[in-house]
Amino acid sequence: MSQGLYDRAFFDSQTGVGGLCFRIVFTLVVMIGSYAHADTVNYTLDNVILSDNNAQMTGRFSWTYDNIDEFGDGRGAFSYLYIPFTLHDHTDLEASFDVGNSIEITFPGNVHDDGVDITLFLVEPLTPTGSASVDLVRSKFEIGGNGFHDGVFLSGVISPATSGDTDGDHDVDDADYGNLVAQFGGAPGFDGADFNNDNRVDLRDFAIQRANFGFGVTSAPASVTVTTVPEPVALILTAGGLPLLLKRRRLRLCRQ
Ligand SMILES: [Ca+2]
Ligand SMILES: [Ca+2]
Ligand SMILES: [Ca+2]
Repeated sequence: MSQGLYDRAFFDSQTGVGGLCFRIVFTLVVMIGSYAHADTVNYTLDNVILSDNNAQMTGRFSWTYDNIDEFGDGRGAFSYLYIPFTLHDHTDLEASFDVGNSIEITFPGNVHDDGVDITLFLVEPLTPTGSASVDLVRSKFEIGGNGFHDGVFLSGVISPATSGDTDGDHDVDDADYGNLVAQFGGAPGFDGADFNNDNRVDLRDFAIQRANFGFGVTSAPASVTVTTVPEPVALILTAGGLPLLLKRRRLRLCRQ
């Protein structure tokens, strides 16, 4: 599905005056979206394999910084985290980031039977566009109290995420579009589509995915029959924090 078809699939359910209003709001959101959140980079944990049973740890985190000269002084947060051998995830684990050196993930108040203590050292510093390999010598994990599962990592890379990619395979294709539609109007789920890290999947995320649609796709993906596109009113309502200006303009236009 090309970007043009992507737009068309989305717009096809919009007809008449409502459709016109929706298109106007959508276009303005896309324009504003291109200026917003320029100081946040998302990273994914790729191919991070534990020495215990070759289990894989996956995750995605954001790194927000004020200016490029102080990139290392930013703030990080996981938006998704899966760690084998434990039910703890980004909602109750504590992560501390030093993008020049390491990422540490712990369960506050580790007890004998339940704990997480992971340190991923980086071979090279992360940059806004550059990946870092996990240091396989120094990085360690201890999961489940007193290290019922502990060891080293067999592989791992931390890479800047492709905006619009939901499933971590560094492309933006029909599967990613399907994930966004499935989560639209609510909190991000598995294969999260919250690209601007506001804990909600809405038009802003749609605009980000739209801008990157087709990235990394080497062959033409099968076309998708879009049957679950949200209604325009729901879309606009779920845009939630849209600037008041946009709302006023939309209402005025709709009355005409
Ligand atoms: Ca993808
Ligand atoms: Ca894909
Ligand atoms: Ca969002």
